[in-house]
Amino acid sequence: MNGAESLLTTLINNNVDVCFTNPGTSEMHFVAALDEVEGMRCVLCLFEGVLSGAADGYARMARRPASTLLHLGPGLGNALANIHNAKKGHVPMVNIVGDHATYHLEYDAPLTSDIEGIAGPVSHWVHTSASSDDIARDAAEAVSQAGIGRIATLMLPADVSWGDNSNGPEAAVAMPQPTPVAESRVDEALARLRSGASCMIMIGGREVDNQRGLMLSRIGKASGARVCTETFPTRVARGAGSAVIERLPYLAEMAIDTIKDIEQLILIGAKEPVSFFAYPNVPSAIAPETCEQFVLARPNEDIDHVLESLLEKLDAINVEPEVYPLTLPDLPSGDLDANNAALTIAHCLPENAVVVDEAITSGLAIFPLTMTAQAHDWLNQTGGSIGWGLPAAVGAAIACPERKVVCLEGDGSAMYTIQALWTMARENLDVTVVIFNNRKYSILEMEFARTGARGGTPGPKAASTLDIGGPDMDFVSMAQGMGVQATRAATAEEFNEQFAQALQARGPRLIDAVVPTLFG
Ligand SMILES: Cc1ncc(C[n+]2csc(CCOP(=O)(O)OP(=O)(O)O)c2C)c(N)n1
Repeated sequence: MNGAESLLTTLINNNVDVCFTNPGTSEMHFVAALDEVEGMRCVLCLFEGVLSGAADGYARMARRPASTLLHLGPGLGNALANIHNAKKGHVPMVNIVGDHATYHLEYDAPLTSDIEGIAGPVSHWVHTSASSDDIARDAAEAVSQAGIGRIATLMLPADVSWGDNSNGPEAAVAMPQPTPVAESRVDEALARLRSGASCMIMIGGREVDNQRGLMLSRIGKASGARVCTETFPTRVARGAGSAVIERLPYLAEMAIDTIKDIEQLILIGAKEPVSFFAYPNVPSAIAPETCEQFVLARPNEDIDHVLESLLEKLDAINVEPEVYPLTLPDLPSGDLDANNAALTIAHCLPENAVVVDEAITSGLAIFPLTMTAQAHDWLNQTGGSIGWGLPAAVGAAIACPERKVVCLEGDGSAMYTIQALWTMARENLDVTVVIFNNRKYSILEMEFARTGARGGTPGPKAASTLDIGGPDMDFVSMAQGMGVQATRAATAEEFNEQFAQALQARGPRLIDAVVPTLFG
């Protein structure tokens, strides 16, 4: 067995059995090993930003990491933006980065680079395997380091890959579990909840599943605290039967106003809330200065235990949670705009769908309207780096082939990683993509005004950097060119029909939804 075969076998033994790849010459022995070792599903992506976003979407839905195969420093560099998003979302990932053979590095060949230097800022753990005999142990360590929410990046020099591995692969290693939270911290939270102060519990982290939401709702009712999620929870269970929980607004001014009266903020998996960006005359911290913030559990700590313990101590086990009913809006008619499309999506969303949201401004109405739609999971953009949605939909569909994935995508965001459509077609993934084609970087028009740049009004050059029409993009042609069936909707009736049809079909479909900007 060579190093690459030993590495692959070790990954599979550790339940990492999907690899999103974009290989090069230095990875040829790894690629060869895919045919020698049984059990690794290998998914080709045509740009590294697609494969890292896919690994993110996969791990969110599978609740275990995928591996990626990247080509030296430049391949890893191309993947960085979506590794960043995964890192911010506490999503595990095992990156395997091919490198030149160890003895070749001193020659400074064209692709030689400081791979560890590139990997460091987006990884929790970085390691270069030194020999074929070490690679299996290193791979097992990488999986264990990725654990439940971290990024592990392992460099695989070509000679480590092709050299003989005399130690053989590693068996399954013990997987890290959420870190226990001391009972004294739960008691401290309880004391704050009982202090008579105005309290809010904010939940976030890798996942707010239905059970967690329901427990939080009961805790809120029993303690009188307001309950909310952070602005962009990584994965959140929503729709009929899910708990009624507020969401911290995106706009700093609104978020500040929402929690201005809170005196005690208890954080479970969520960070202390901050403004997404700095603006002149707007504070960076969202909570009022007088508010005490208490971290009850960090994202990799035992959130379930903390919630269960609070429930018990509040004697709230039999308290009825507040849940959303199933209430579907009527289908809209007339001109198509983002608000009408939201009604259609809320009306049609199938039970157990996975919604991937990178619709930016066009998604504003979809989130509240789907609150009472059929039960579904919602994946958010966690690191602010756009070009995540289409790839994440690829990964989610591979993790959950039996669930419909609905990808809500801004036209500008789509163009960063549009090649994801090709992988959807090649793998016949059950994804319905809606592109909100408003021909603008609409949110940036709003942000231009909010920052006060040039008195809030762009000049012609500035305006041209926020306008992505002319040439107007034709997403039907782009999708068809990559093997995805696609249609264009310009009226609400067309969108109703096309969205329903796409949901009924199996396999990838794209709707090019031509909408005006929300702030037009
Ligand atoms: C990697 C990266 N580059 C640039 C940006 C800045 N940015 C934020 S939103 C945005 C435009 C989004 O446009 P679109 O997806 O069409 O949505 P819309 O604003 O029109 O609703 C840009 C360029 C970013 N967040 N991430």
